[in-house]
Amino acid sequence: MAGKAQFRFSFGPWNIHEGADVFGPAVRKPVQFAQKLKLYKKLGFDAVQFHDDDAVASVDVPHERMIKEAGEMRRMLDGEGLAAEFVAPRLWEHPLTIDGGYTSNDPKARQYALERSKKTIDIARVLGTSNIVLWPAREGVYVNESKDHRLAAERFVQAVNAMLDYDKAIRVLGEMKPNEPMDQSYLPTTGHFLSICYLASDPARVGVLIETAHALLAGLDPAVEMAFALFHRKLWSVHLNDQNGLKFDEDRIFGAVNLKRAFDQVLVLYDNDYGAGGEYVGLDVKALRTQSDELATRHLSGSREIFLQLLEVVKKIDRRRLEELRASRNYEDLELFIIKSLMGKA
Ligand code: XUL
Ligand code: MN
Repeated sequence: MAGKAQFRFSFGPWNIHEGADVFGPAVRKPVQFAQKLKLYKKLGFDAVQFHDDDAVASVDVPHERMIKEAGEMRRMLDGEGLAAEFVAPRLWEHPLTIDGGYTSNDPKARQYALERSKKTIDIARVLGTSNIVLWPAREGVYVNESKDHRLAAERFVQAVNAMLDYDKAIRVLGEMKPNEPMDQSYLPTTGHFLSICYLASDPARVGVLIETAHALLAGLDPAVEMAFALFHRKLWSVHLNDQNGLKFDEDRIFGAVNLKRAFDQVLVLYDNDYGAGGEYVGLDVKALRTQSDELATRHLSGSREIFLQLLEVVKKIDRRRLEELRASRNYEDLELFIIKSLMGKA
């Protein structure tokens, strides 16, 4: 039966930020990590998503120090009654990975990326999660002839295998995005990463996180993408948000641009029992630069509210009517039925 799961929510600490963008500096005061953690439960969230260096000050320090800091973070989480959902290696800021990590032409960059990914796994172990998320930000090209694309795909599989081999308990989740910061990202869509899953040494431990905005930037429908990954039993996390057209990754409030599109995602997640295996409803939303300090968590609580309110709409949908309209191929009335349901007029 669909919809057995109670949805639980998560987000990453980078979703509470100072509002700097590529054209201007910070406009809000920084919020200390401990302060952010205190906000989670108040805002209705149960789990934290981490980059490696969200969990520890730096990974480029002696190993014992890194593990000790991860232990301190674990105690902070336990103290707040929060779980760690995943840890992601932040491979896009280090000078060595200027032109990518796993697929870089430079063997030193590839080695750094792999070592850092293994440190991420060590941190995840301490935090009590087996989920490692890969957003391969700089794996790709600005100039098409700068890399051997076939070799890049091979190197990607090798990197995933090295992680699976390093710890037999972890799962690797690809979060794919077609561009930004690169012009052309390698493995730009969920479908590309799914093909990597099946080439990996242990396909059962490789899956995906789908972000709404990333699917939209690739010209794809997020609900259809999610359904496809659910069919493969590989949708292990989501980053819900919204996106206005094909531009930079906007990370808007869930449903803010296209409410019907948000409804479709909730429908697919509910109908396919997303969450029954312990998956969280993750958000990746950014406060607008215009927001004051006091209002810079509203995008998080608001996105959660919209999800839960859309869930109510989903539960009330007259399924017999839906099936009749499908069977009679009356898709315009079907569309009107959904729009009216969203307006409370069906
Ligand atoms: C980038 C993005 C990242 C990942 C985590 O577009 O979505 O924040 O979610 O590395
Ligand atoms: Mn994301």
